[in-house]
Amino acid sequence: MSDIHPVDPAFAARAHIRKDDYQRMYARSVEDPEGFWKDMSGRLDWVTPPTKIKNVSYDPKDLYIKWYEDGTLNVAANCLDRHLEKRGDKTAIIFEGDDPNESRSLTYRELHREVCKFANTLKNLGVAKGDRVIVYLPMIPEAAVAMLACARIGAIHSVVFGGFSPDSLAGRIADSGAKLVITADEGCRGGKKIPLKANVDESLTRPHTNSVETVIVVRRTGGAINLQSPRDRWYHTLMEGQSTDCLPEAMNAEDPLFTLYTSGSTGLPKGVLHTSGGYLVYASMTHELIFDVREDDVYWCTADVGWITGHSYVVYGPLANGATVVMFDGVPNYPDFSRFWQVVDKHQVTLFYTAPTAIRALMREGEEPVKKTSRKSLRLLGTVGEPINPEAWNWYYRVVGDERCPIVDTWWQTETGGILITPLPGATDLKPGSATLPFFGITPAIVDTDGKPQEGACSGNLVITDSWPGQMRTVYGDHQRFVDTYFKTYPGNYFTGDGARRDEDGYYWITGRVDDVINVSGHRIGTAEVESALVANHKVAEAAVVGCHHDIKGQGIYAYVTLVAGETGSEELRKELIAGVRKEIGPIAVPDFLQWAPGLPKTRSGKIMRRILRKIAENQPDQLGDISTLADPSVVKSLVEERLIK
Ligand code: 6R9
Repeated sequence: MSDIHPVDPAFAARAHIRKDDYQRMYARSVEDPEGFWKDMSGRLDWVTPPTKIKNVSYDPKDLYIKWYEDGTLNVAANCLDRHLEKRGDKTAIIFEGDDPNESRSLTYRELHREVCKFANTLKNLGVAKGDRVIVYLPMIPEAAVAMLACARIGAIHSVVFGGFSPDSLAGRIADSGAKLVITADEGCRGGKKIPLKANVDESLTRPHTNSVETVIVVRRTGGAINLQSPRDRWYHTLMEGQSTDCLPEAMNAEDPLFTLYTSGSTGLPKGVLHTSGGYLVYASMTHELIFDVREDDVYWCTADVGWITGHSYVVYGPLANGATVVMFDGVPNYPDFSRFWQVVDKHQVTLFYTAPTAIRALMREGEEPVKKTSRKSLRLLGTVGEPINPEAWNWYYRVVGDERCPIVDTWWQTETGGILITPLPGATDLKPGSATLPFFGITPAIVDTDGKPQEGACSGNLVITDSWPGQMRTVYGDHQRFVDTYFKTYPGNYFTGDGARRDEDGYYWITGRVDDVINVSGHRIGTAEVESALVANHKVAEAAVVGCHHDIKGQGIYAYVTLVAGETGSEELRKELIAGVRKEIGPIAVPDFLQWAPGLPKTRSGKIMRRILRKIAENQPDQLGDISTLADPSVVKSLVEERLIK
């Protein structure tokens, strides 16, 4: 029996959605999706309101996903212009820097002005509808300005997380064929500088990056950088004298809004493509109802704009709803472990959304850094990115929320555009560790490995049987990869790559990835990417990477490395390999454990048996299962003996 926290009646009394609303609306959303989503489209301002609502085929032989396909709108106008009359002087963005003495805010009118000016800047530089723009910025308001300016003129942005290395950035530039990169001189995180502009310079020396004509640089720290004329331009110089009027481009609902690169089980990261109308309907609606947003809320999502959470729940959802959003450029432990709660008190944050990894890291420091702050303004807490263990949930509930705030554990993915499985705080009784129930229009199912749907309480692989407006439409430049990755495993369904359990109350408990994706601190890392970074070193013959348990990060990265004949595994070589991964991908992909492997367990057809490597990394050598099909079962014995977690 798990703990149950019933809905707080006082919260429900003022909530957008209560229990009976949820049941009624959910039933309608799945029985009459056309009618339901037609009504929901009314939350946006359309240039031409859509009459065709849903046009979807999940057939792998003929797959297409279209929502609102005859509607036209502009996403930036929906996030800005339509608020000007009533909310022009309302704060849109509260910026809080890494340094606690740095903060500033922009009203909707000011943000609108900046976006128009930057949209004009882009146009003057020859950026037009359909062109790709890379955004490689810290968590500063200019990141939102850049995204919205692209949306205003119909350019497709692709935000690259500032923690990615020049090589990773180069890969994304090459894949997208971007014309322009916007970056900053440096970023600052936890008091340290990150050489963003120098990283861009280096990335542009890599192959297939010569599509980039212009690099725009925001002055963030004033640190020394190399400005290469005529390619590199200062943001502030370009913005001088730009007109504050810029007519928003009327975009088709199915025109691309952005691509965002994410890791999968195989190959290089893929460009997840989201379009305009359906994405914004879904992001804004989920944001309003799941966080129960009211006009006077101050909402803070700690995610970086380099991830999907930063797209849907820092920028597009909240701004479409006319909310006040905190944008934080720092980290939870700088200058000290009270920082999150100091920021909550400073800006009187009411809705707070973060990742389980941050909660676990703070939990380790004890209650005192939390308890010495007030946090009285808070009324709702949220988590995203990975399963939250009940201990962390309870600590978040008790210590951070003073047992006063409901917690929304929101399950979703880069591919889904918005939250799919989640409590609604005024409607859903909570169970610590469960993402609970599907959002409106979402039809999850659990299938066994043969694709057979399971009934009642069960566990297996999580699929979604039908489309919703926020779903990704394709992999940029590779539609077949989209079909193969998500729609071939269980034909007729979208396969999430996650395992899940459903309990007797119909609640979903996400158990984690069932594919070769590792979730490190809520960030997806493909094992194949790390392996290819390791084998890039000529001393490495072969590498296999799996996830392992990690107290703070949720999952850590465990690498098995086989060296070429004549090489021996030294501490020096270990450091060299780690540095190689850091350079090829970035610090987030660096292995926590690196074991020298005389050989890897393989089937007779040469396939690495990751199942066995996972068990060894999880310190469960007695649960290896059948190893008789291995080409050489003796390699397992030495791997077990030399394992790094005991
Ligand atoms: C939004 C985001 C997606 C993967 C997903 C799952 C894991 C996210 C979760 C969760 C359990 C939650 N995940 N939220 N697992 N409970 N509330 O994180 O997107 O970076 O694409 O990661 O994260 O494994 O498949 P993304």
